[in-house]
Amino acid sequence: MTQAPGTYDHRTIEAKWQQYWLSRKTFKTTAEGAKPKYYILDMFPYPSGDGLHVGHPEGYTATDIMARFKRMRGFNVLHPMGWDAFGLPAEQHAVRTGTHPRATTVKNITRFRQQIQSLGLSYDWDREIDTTDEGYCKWTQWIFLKLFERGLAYESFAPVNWCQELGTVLANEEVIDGKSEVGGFPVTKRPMRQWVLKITAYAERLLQDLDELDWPDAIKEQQRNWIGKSVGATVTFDVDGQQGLSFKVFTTRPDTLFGATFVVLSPEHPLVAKIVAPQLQTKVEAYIQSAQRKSDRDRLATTDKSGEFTGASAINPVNGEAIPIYIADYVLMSYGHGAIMAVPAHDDRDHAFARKFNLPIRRVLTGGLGDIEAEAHCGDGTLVNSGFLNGKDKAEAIQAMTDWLVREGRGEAQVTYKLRDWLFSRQRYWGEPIPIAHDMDGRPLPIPEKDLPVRLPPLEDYKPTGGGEPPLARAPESWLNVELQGKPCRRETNVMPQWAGSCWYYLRFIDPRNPAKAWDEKLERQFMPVDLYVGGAEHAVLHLLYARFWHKVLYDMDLVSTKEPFKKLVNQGMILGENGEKMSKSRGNVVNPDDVVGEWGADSFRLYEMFMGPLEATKPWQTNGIVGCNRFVKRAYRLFVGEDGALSTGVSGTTSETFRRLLHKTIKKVTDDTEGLRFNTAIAAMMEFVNAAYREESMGREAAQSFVLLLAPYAPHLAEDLWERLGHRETLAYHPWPSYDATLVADDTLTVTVQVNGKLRGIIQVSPVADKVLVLSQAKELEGVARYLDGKNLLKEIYVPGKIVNFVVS
Ligand code: ANZ
Repeated sequence: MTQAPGTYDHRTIEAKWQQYWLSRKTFKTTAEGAKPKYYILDMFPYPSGDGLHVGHPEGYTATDIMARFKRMRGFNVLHPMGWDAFGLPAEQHAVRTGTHPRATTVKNITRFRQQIQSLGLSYDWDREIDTTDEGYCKWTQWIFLKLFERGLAYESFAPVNWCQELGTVLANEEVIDGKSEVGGFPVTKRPMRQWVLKITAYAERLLQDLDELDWPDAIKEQQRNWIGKSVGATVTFDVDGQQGLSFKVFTTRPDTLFGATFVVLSPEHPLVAKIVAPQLQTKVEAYIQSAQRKSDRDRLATTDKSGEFTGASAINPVNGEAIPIYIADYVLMSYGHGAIMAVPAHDDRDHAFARKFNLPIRRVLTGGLGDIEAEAHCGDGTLVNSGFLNGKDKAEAIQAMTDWLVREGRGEAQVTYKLRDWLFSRQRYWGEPIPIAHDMDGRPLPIPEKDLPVRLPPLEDYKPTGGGEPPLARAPESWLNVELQGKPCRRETNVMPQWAGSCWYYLRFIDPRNPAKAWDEKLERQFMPVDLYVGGAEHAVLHLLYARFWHKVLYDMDLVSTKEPFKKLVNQGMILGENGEKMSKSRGNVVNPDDVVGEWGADSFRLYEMFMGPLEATKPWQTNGIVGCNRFVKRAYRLFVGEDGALSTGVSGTTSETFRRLLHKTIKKVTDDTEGLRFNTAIAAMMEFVNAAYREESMGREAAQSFVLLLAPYAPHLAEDLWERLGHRETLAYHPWPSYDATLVADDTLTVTVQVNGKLRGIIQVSPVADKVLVLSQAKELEGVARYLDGKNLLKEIYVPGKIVNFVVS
């Protein structure tokens, strides 16, 4: 179909400029030059078989607008894209079809790349990376070895989260409500040999350094809660009548020790077997069994407390009282010391337990609703029934009791964290092989750096065994056997979890093709940290915590120069289906970006995704919204291009004074809003500008040119096209951003109050540039003012510019 010469045709225009940018490498970033750097990063996608979702371009358009804006503002912008390509779907596809996950991955990446390029995003494609690429994998394994050398990667034989359906273990962060994050399958505890990363060694720094970050408060709070720091004390209790047997409890409330009326051990506590009375043994054992079948979360959540008496007692060190020892599943072995001192008067869980088992409830703090039998008082108060603590407030009492425990050798101050070490091995195929082999004594030895990468061996069958044996255990003997340090060894057959590659990809983008190093230190210093990171909020305690952890380890090794990787983080909101529900295939409300781009063009799509509402907000897709944005694009085009295809005369004429003011206000608004990521209001200002331009006979060259530049980050294809029509030969990508004249953006009128002898007599509107004489004469003309001046002696005329006029009369 041939178009009339002056018709806006997004297909031709967009294809032309995409080709232009790609073939000339318009967005290639180099390290040379004196410009300040600006690093803008997207959370790189997993290239799934479904292709791009409309949620992806939302974040990508936002970062693209920023990247284009910052280039025009004189920054050396680093804006890369790549593929987080290890993961379950490609492997599940392989299990079903026998196709190697690499083939699926390559195919999906090709589709994703083509889709992303059809949006006109200004990435430096020379920096594209793929986490499954051997040249990348090699360095992921290299970082693992660094962690291993520092004792931060170790083998553990503790019970782990096992997911039978997925055939693999999972990290705590990947288990939600007792189910796997991927797929929602049941997860149970099971002891297995696993690789674990010591993220707990960084708990305090991961917590403290959150304060420095310009991140959404909600994400910082989620990380704080996940790290879960508690300040308190350890108290040692002796078992009554059993010489040498004692145990420790962790408490955040040592002030309440006089109120402890029983103690509770976790069912898994090693002491249980030693103290349980013979006649209670059967019941206790049955209870231990039942506790093991529950997840930690369920154990903490149940309001109906269960437990068993052990028959033994413990001595409260502060008053010598013998109190019963119970076991109960609400006490977890994995937290504190796996045992608690129970203070039912001041802790809800202990209160519920005491009520159920008829145990005494002793108030040791004033306050609360009154009846301590009915409800625990968990807040502040003054200590009572507590010997040397009586009369002290809670904070003083915590300190005084901690001091006493230390002095008596019965305890010490202690800080605990909820964060657990990161379970880092998976019984899967499509992941980075762990660069370790075991000698015949089972000792783990590192694969020498020169032998990296350890490549994934080809397999006939990619299935997990279900018994916990990784698929790589079926690899050819030639792969499995390796000689290290002169000893025959067998390779590790677990692989790394999906999160490994994304822990450091932002560093590889800085120096993506370096064959000799993971990255060059000088380049790292030049480009880090990431100035703006945009992505979904679902990674709050997974990727965003893991990457911060690796980064801190690398910082301690002097391999990176900043304490934190991502200075500013923004979470884009979710785009819902047209019916206001989450988009999903089963709901049939998925919008395919290819269809939208095909029908309306990338510029309209970009504008619409940004115009829907604030970037962070959750918002539903609306087809008529895209129609509106497309209309704006066409109207903008028509302002410049006549029906005959020639440049409109309105572009070259003169600009009226009022329109000039509007132009400068628009420049200011779009500049400020773009800088503040308020893209929707910036677009609204450009729409108003176009409407106003239609009312003018001519907008003039200055206005035309500036408008095209403002539009460029948002609708880059159209902007480049109009720029070319205005006679420019070069891309506008690096053209300086328009500036505005401050005097022209000031409000057109100011409100000035007029007083006579200090009393308000009227209000006038004046121009900001009006001089005193003009303002005073305007003020005197007001009827309400004239009345008070008439026949009076005018002693003084005061004008506070833009604010007040005061006439002093007698
Ligand atoms: C006595 C006490 C009295 C407590 C009181 C609280 C209130 P956070 O803040 O979450 O760290 N606790 C200690 N170890 C536990 C475990 N392994 N499983 C379950 N609960 C455990 O919670 C610390 C409090 O949780 C500790 O302080 C302890 O109960 C309980 F009025 O000790 B508290």
